[in-house]
Order: sequence, then C-alpha cells, then structure tokens
Amino acid sequence: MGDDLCHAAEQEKLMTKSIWSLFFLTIPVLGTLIFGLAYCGWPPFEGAWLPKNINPRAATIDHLFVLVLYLTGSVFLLVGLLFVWAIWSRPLPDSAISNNQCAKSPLEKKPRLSEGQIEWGLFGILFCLLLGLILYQTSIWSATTGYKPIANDETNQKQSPPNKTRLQQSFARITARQFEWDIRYAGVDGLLDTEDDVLTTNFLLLPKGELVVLELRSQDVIHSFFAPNFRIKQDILPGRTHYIWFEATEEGKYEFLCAELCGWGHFKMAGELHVVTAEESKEWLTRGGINKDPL
Ligand SMILES: [Cu+2]
Repeated sequence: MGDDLCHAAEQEKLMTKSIWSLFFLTIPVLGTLIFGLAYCGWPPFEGAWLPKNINPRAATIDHLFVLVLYLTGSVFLLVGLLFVWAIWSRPLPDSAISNNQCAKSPLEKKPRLSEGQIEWGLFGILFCLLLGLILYQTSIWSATTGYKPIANDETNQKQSPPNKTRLQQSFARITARQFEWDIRYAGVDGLLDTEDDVLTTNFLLLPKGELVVLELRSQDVIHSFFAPNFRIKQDILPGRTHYIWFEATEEGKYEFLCAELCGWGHFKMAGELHVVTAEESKEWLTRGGINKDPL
C-alpha cells in the first residue's frame, strides 16, 4: 500500500514537471521555428521577413537588427532552458500523503562556485556585450547619417571660405498633417518656394542613383516618416524642420507611411513612393507633376 502511494506520488511529480517544462519550452521553440521559416522565406511565411532594402548605406541597419534579434533571441531561449533545468534539477516538495512515508533519495552534494563568482561573471559578460553593442550601433549611426550631403551650388562656392556644413538643397519638403502628406518638390530650378514648385499629396517621386535631401515638417502633432525600403524612420515634431538624406538604387513602386500614432486617421497616412531614373524625374518635374505615374 505504502509503495503504491509512493509510486503514485512520484508519477504526479513527473507529470507536474513535464507540464511546466512544456509550458516554458513551447514559446521559445515555436518562436525559433517561426523565425527560421520567415528568415529563409519558407511557407507559410514567404515575404514575412524585412522588405527589400534599396538604400545601400542602410545595409548595416539590417545587420544591427539581426544582431539584436540573435542576442535577445538567445537570451529568450536560454531563460526557457534555465527554467526547465531548474524544474528537473530540484526535487518537488512531498505531498501530504507521501510525506514521511516514502524513502527519500539523498540529495547529491554538488560543488558550488564560491559566492559572487557567478554574479560577477554574468555582470562582466553583460557589460562587455552592452559596451560592444553601443560602439557598434554608434558606428552604424555615423555610417548611415554621417555622410552629410554638402551644398555644392555657386552661392556656397562664392562664400569664402565655402560653408562646409551647409546642407545640399532639398529635393522636396514633406509636410505631415492629420491625416495626409503634402509634398512640395523644388522643381527644375532646385529651389523650394519658387514658381516652378510641384505639389502632390501622398505621392513621392524620387530619382534613382542620386543622393536626395528631404525636408520634413509637421503642421499639427508628432508624425513619423517611415520608408521601410530605405530603412528610414524619422519623427517629425511640430515647429521643427528635420532633414533626411538617402539614395535609391532600384526603380520601382514602394510605399511610405506614418509610424507615429497621430490620431483616429493614422492608418490613412500612407503614400506611394516611386523611384524613377533621373531623366524621368526631371521630365516629370518639368511637366509640373501632371500624370502621376511615369513608370
Ligand atoms: Cu501621422
């Protein structure tokens, strides 16, 4: 009778441990599986990974993204495994029935690291990791935004000495407002707020292979200009002018959107982004932007 009780108690403990192990392992294992499928573009997750990057200077952003994902993913997996290890490495407390009736297996005495060794070791690893990550992301930040396009126009050259910090003329000014993007192109003369400016709404046309500067403003609340194919996301604060610069290397139709919840119609703040050849872009601007789609 006593043996049966002990056996049942052992079975119950085993079941409890198995259920908790499953609980702690399901999400990490499923997560890793989905990540693998999406990363390789296998069904049913085709196209679920990052959209194609057509801004060569932003390739490092993808590296950083994947690196951070690997690091956090590893910690996530490790924590799950640690839970399972903890479950199986310690005996469960005896239930009231089996208490004092079953023969207890003596606990093994394991050699332990001296006090503080694990903590200091972990602290050291985390510190080095954090420091490395900070240095890496700083270098990426300077690589993607540090190449400021300097104005090369005549007025700048005539100044003595030429103003080396003056930014290249903006290709267009994008004004965000609830809930659309108003875009003013500098036009053929390359200057904003002149007669030949071209105006569009939710339609951005950019020349391929040219470093363009865009001016971002907001008329009301905080918005965020997000162009996934360029890996660019810039918050736009009311009362400030932000500048972004990048280069498109592939023609095609893309999208840009607002990445800051700016009100009830936030979902409507999406626009078409067309990349065309420099000649097509010039021609389109000469025509005054009529016929939205030169592709
Ligand atoms: Cu918005």
